[in-house]
Amino acid sequence: MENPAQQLRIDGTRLWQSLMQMAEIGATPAGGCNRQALTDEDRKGRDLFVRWCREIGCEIRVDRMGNIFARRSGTDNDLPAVITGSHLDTQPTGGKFDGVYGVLAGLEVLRTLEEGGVRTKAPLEVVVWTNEEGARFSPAMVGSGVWAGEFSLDYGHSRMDKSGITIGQELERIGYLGPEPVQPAPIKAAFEAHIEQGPILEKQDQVIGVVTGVQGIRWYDVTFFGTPCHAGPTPMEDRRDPVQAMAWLCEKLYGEVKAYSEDARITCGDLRAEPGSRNTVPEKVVLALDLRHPTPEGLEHLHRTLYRVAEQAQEASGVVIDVREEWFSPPVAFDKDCIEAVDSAVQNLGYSNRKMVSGAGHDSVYISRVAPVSMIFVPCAGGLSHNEAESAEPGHLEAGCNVLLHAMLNSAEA
Ligand code: HGY
Ligand code: MN
Ligand code: MN
Ligand code: MN
Repeated sequence: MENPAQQLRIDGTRLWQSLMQMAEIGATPAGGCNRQALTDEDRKGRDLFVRWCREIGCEIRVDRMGNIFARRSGTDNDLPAVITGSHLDTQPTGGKFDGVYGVLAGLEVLRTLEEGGVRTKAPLEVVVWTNEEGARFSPAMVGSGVWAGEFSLDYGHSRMDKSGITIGQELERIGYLGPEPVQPAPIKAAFEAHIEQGPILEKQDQVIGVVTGVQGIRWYDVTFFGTPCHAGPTPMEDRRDPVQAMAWLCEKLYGEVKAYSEDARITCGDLRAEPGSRNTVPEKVVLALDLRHPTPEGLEHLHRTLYRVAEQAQEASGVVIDVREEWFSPPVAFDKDCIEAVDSAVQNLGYSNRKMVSGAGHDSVYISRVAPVSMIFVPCAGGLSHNEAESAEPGHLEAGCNVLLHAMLNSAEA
């Protein structure tokens, strides 16, 4: 006799409505979301999520990194929990789905079980991780990183934004400096639903991505030290201009990264000149660099290339260049049983699908350090994300959430 829970399906309309209601918090005129970590908008989003979870009887715990755990009890609460979740913080010009989808798909799973009168054996938890994006506070995924033991709590609390405000201060200010220790309880299995944030599923007309791992990421601050001087009287050959050194390095480095492998990625998403006056050659230029590759040796090759090219740029320009590594997240392979739980849910539900590695970092990277985990991807329009035009189809979001429901059920009942 098949388990009646296998007949359950989530309510796609309710999921979509919750996503749109959450998207109103930090909504931007261009149709995106600016709900950066630990801002008032983030607090409002967190409060709304906590209210929704309490409405269906969840117990709420908040730890000292502001990670929120919404727990639905099982019939045997001594069993390790099956968890899901993601993040509510967004990029400054973020969209309505990055991270939020994983949180609200988890909530929709609990709502569906509550409505269907289904109580799983193992307890279930939906988690909101702090500062996944790394846009306001570096590094990314620092809430799950402290929780998994990658960083100390002091390190996590001390991370500053550009105005010198720390994570610890902001957690206190918005009322999410919780009492719980930041450490994992035993976990049976973890799943995270997320938009792909790239073009593969849409291009190949697949509804579900069964995610087998995450590529490696390395962040650097590259500083170019010049001699400030007047933009007018100073002849070009008498200058030590950090912008010229930066241009030389970028030209060379982008060329080498692209020539090395089509899977290699280089991004300079943030750069600043000091003192930042149009008619003064800068004293320094700081480049925030993001390198990625799916394999450890590939990432190591990009790392070494950066240092070699920086040396060459320094010789060519006479400008001193300092490379400081800010963050290193090695490539991760997910757990085969969790991948299998997602895969069998996809087969039973009959959705088109393919296996794939994630190009974006996710909290599941750190969860994988302490628990078995896999991810579920759904397509996003044009593969666009970290962009206010980010969008996804309600039917795809519903499909991914059904896969999440059944992957969690399979794990929680086993
Ligand atoms: O950087 C990333 O891949 C993620 O969005 N934090
Ligand atoms: Mn995300
Ligand atoms: Mn993101
Ligand atoms: Mn991410």
